[in-house]
Amino acid sequence: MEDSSGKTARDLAPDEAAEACAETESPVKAILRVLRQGERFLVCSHERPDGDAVGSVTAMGMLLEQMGKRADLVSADHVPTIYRGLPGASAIRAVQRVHGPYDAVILLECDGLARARVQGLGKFFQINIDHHATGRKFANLNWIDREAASVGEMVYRLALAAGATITPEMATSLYTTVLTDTGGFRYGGTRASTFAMARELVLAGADPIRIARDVFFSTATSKLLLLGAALVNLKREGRLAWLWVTQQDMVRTCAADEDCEGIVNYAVSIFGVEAAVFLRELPERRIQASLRSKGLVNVSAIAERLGGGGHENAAGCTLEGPLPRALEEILAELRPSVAGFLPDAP
Ligand SMILES: [Mn+2]
Repeated sequence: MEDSSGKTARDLAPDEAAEACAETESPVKAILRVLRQGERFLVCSHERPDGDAVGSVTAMGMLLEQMGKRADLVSADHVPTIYRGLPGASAIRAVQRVHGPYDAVILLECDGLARARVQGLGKFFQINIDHHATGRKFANLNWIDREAASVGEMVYRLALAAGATITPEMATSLYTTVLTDTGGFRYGGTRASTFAMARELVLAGADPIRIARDVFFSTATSKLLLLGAALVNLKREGRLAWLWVTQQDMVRTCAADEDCEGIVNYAVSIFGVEAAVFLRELPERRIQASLRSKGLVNVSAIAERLGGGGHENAAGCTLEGPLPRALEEILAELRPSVAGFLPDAP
């Protein structure tokens, strides 16, 4: 990106560079300028990557490749098994530290550098692309769109603005981000434009049946066994429901981190329940909480008060153990949020 003195993003102090862009350009244009000007980029999403993280990283990598750039794709954790078949997913390297040099690092769906859990990012020019309600302008260039169904949707818009061809591989990655982040077109954030984009992606070569099968019908046995353990602990109190697994449950069922994903949805799916939480005891005894809401309760605000973040309908945070204490802490925040609700008609 050039300012009037002809400096590039690399020459400018971060604040100057961000200002130079913010004053004159939309975030999309500013990002494209940095991408066009640079040669070598790093693309990274958050730790414990989900479908949106993996699909948006691979699609971003393909976009950069199409622009004639070099892109290194990294993640703090390995790609979950169900997403390993995504085009380009094998190019994502699990790393703890990056060295560069890079003209910019592109952080997808992170609310800060810490969310990536990769060391060495701070010394590069940073581009932040996020759609979380709790998204923050921590980077040199920030594009936060809370209306986007997935970060993949934003990468799609970036690709269109760049004049790139949406290849079948790119379409498959991007469709996966939307399918997973909307829970199969069910959660908040699903709107007419979501279906319009899904249609365009199918026309571009994404196979909706095949992708749905890969995402929803590829459950690991360990995941179902872990779900069984969690459901034994299911509790209901008015508009709230919660369940949990202990570290012992994780070990007994041979569960991986990724097997915890989606368990909270069973609790929030109960008739009359407005908000739900799934608690997982981590090996070091801290407690990881996943919150879900049907839409009336803003669980992102609750997670934020407890040091986490996310979306209005889906959020998370990490709490001190032991488990009963973490549960009480989170219920103390959740109970007032549903206190005024009238019971459902029978
Ligand atoms: Mn997302």
